Amino acid sequence: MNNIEVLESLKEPLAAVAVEQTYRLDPTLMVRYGASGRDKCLQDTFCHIQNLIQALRYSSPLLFTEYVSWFAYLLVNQNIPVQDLHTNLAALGSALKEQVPDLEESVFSKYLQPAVQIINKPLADVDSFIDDSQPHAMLCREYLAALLEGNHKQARQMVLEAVKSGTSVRDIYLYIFQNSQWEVGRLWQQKKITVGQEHFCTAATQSIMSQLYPYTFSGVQRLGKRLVAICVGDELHELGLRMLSDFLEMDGWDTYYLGANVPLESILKAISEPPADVLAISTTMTIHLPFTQMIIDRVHDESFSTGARILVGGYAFNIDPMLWQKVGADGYAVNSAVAVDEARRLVGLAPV
Ligand code: B12
Repeated sequence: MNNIEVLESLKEPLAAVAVEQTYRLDPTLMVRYGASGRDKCLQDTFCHIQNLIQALRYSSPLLFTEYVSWFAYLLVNQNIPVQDLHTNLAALGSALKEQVPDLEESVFSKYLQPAVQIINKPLADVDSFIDDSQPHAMLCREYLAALLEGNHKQARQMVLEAVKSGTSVRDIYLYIFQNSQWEVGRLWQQKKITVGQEHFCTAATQSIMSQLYPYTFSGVQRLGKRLVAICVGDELHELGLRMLSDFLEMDGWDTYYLGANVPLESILKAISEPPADVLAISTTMTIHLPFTQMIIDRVHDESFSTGARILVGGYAFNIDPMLWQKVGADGYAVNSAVAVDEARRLVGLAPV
């Protein structure tokens, strides 16, 4: 077994040992957070290990350092001192040394230590995703404010009026829908909004998007190319994929959007009957990369050759811009606008 397989097989006992050690290093944790805090610490430690494994699998320290800084920011916004994460990561380091004595030194020097160094420094605040230097910032702010007040109709009205007065649907997607959703994530992380509001904003935006279809797809010249779009495994983040699909549809592709939670066999059927030119896979959470990998391996398998090229994207791929090559995809794009030319490249069409 290699290091990664060993860690995969030991992740549960490893998390338990690391938590034991965390509470030994700082006995005040039990006083401060009680038994439920300890349960939460176990879940979090398990999550750290899962993220570490993915970072190791793809030789990408960036995946782990980004995860740790994201996690630290989440804790601080819950009034939990970063020092507690420090203790937890130190304990994880000793648990790894104790439980997997053959583990290469680079796991510590290239992954754990840089992550600890990041949280040793004062944490930078995450800037708002609604930035005055970007187009339509004011509309985006007003749209989000309406949604956070639960006013779906007002938000829809603003968008429809903007489109009627000449704002392109592509701009609405990128500068209103995408930026407001990213801002929702930041506000959730800062504990300024609830998960319920996060769901509401997403559901409302999905519904408003569908009301733009009369402006989106009419009169587009077809390219005779087919794209199937999926999210992998337990990945629930599907709005980015929907957006990608709609951009491609606006470019003249015939898209077949399957969304989240699609079983492997259904994916394989969807790309074979009729044959797809491109399979687009969206991955937000790093811990879902094993599903992405499984699908890529299966689709590239000699015995199952449909000729579909694989395009990947989503939050996980945006963290490490080299990751798409490491998973063996044929292409990647940072957002749905860039994805149009990338998909065209994959099927030998000239860029727009
Ligand atoms: C809405 C949302 C949810 C919804 C999703 C509902 C749905 N039907 O989609 C719900 C509530 C279910 C959810 C759950 C969770 N979420 Co959430 N969620 C978000 C949020 C706020 C917005 C996602 C979104 O709509 N983005 C807008 C789209 C347009 O952007 P995008 O996804 O990046 O897509 C663009 C590009 O990436 C690219 N792209 C995307 N896919 C593809 C595919 C291809 C092929 C290509 C080429 C390009 C491409 O093009 C897109 C358009 O330009 C994000 C914040 C964020 N920064 O995205 C957090 C976020 C992703 N969630 C997060 C977390 C932690 C979770 C939860 C664990 C906890 C929670 N918040 O409840 C669970 C996990 C669920 C799971 N198992 O997947 C974190 C992830 C952090 C991390 N380090 O991984 C984020 C970043 C929030 C944060 N700031 O902390 N979430």
